[in-house]
Amino acid sequence: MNLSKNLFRFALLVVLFLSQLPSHAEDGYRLWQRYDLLQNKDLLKQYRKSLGEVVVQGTSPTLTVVKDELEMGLSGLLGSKVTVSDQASKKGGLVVGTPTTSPLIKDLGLDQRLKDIGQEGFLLLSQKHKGNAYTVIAANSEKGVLYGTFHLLRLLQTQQSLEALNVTSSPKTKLRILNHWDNLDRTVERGYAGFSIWDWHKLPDYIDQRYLDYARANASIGINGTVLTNVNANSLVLTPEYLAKVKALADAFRPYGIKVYLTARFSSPIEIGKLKTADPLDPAVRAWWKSKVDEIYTYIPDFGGFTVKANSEGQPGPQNYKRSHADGANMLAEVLAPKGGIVMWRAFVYDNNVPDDRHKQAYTEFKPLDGTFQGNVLVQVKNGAIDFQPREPFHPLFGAMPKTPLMMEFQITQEYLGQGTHLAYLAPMFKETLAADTYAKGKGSTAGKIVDGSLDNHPISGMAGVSNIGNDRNWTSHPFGQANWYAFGRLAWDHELTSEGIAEEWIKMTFSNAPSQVAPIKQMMMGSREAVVNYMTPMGLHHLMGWSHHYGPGPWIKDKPRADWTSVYYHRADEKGIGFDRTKTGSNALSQYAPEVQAMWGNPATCPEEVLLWFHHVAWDAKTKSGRTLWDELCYRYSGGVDSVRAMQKTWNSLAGQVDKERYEQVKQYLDIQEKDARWWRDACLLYFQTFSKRPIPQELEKPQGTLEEYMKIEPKFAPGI
Ligand code: GCW
Repeated sequence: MNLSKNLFRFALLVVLFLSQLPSHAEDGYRLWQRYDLLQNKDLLKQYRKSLGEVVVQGTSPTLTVVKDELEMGLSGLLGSKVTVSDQASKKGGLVVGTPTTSPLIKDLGLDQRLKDIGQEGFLLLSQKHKGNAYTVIAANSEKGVLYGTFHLLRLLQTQQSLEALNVTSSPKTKLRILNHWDNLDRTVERGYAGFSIWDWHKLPDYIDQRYLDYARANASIGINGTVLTNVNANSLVLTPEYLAKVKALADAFRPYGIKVYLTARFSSPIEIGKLKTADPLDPAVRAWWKSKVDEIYTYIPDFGGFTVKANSEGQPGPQNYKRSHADGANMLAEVLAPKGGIVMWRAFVYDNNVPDDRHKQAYTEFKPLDGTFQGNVLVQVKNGAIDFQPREPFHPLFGAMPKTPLMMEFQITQEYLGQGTHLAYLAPMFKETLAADTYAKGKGSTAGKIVDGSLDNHPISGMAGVSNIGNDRNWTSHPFGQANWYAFGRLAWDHELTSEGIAEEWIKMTFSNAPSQVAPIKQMMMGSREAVVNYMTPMGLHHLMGWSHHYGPGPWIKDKPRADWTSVYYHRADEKGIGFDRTKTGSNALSQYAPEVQAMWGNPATCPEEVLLWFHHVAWDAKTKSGRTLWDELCYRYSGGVDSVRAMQKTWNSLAGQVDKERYEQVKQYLDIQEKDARWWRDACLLYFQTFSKRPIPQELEKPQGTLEEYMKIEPKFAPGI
């Protein structure tokens, strides 16, 4: 009797213990949406009190998502089953809705405050009503309610107080969009996390749970659009067979406030329309696009529109017919406008036949077109003028086209920053561009204000991020790649958030609130991008990567079909020095910037060393700010990059036993790869540049392990993402 009683007690204890453990391995699938029981007893008490009864009235698809998320999130975080009620609350608690869905919210007298937050904003307030205390998520639209819900969950996950809440939040940028460079065969251009998450073969019939979790994750950071297909586009996606599949995804994403967009291949009228031409001024071509767009909207009534890469890297475009980019963009815009759709026309163009510095070409092409685009066209500009390098000065088009809404295009997938295996937290890089002062309308004319439309009063604005998502179980290959997806969304919502703040949120939600984890992980993240810059392309060097795969070093790359696809074109090392003279004595790309910017960058003495060799050809023996010669300084920076990775390794090792085993091990092994690669970059680049500088690597620094010949022979086979 006693024995069985004890056995029963023991079994109960085991069950209780097991119920506290996550029911699945920490494989990273849950991203930052891990709703595990909070460990802080005092806060738990406060949360239970502030949230009390949870009420969401209404049954629309979006409100159902809100309810489900609250039930899942609160039950997990608070450790006991929370059921959302749809009956008006009379005794206080959490009330969620719009003035239309919730009589209580209508009653709270929030009209003016709601007016100020627009269609996507939300209020999160502690409010008294008829003697009861409420926590209120109020918005004008259900989408706003959704964003407020995720904000509340974030407050719990990051262990913030819920007392005296008074949060007002609305997005600075209107279109917050992921760009998937995903092909219909499920390969992903520059994707390093497996294959495409879109399983076109099984669509439209099979809706993978992953699509819904993708939508949840995106909605939680305010992303409201997704371009499903590669900018190197395939017109097949515009055929009925594929539109049915696109519709299935659009239907799945709609409740999460996410619109679907497609890439439009400019030659589609020929390829799938059987026309002889794709000339944007040809009436038959225009009629074809009109009926194609009409057709798309029969499948997807809220279709977002098109992203277009035209006359760039071999893609067809209006210039094939001697028409301008504006002619092409406007043709599409005209047929999309009545439907509420938009065109995101990329400015990433450079021409084979133009011998000019590639840095200058997008500006040369687009600036004269300012003011000629239809109102529903945004020109999508990469953060820098070349191509997503570890560091680029801001693109000269920012500030140069005040009459055109310019979208920012960032690359979340780390094509040039170690791809799927290097830890590089990109928020500091995104912020660097967003905070850059273009001086377009005097001091304070930051790229962020141009992109959010506030500087030039544009009604539409946007930010696009080239996605790093694939079908890897943890979505992004590197567990820290998730932070870049997260940071992109948060900055698209509000580009004034700080990199530190975003990192802190992400760490707390993804790993732990324990200061013993938050502080060291944050430190690793904050220095990580600069580490990559240093071991790959310090001091303004750029485009030194290996041919085609872009993974390892290739500063020796030359003699390719295009000069501006080689490394020697960009670093211009010779026996005198190194760097690309972009001042008046060189390509004069600097002339594309405002006079204040020109003055600062044009003079090597005032040009920040971070971009020195981007704009100047500098002598090997020139003195740098550290007092060292340029050559020595380069050696120090390359070595410093390797040291930083080693410091990250040390920090991570100190977290053994604190971070769960799966993620700990994966990051540890990836850091080993990163350290090896950092040495590879350092050694290959220094040995190569040494053939010009003819100077020794300073005695006190580590010496290269291999020879230049050995490094030049390395040719990674079947590298992903090509
Ligand atoms: O970064 C480069 C990539 C190409 C890409 C291109 C672009 C989609 O190497 O793979 O093509 O930019 O942005 O269009």
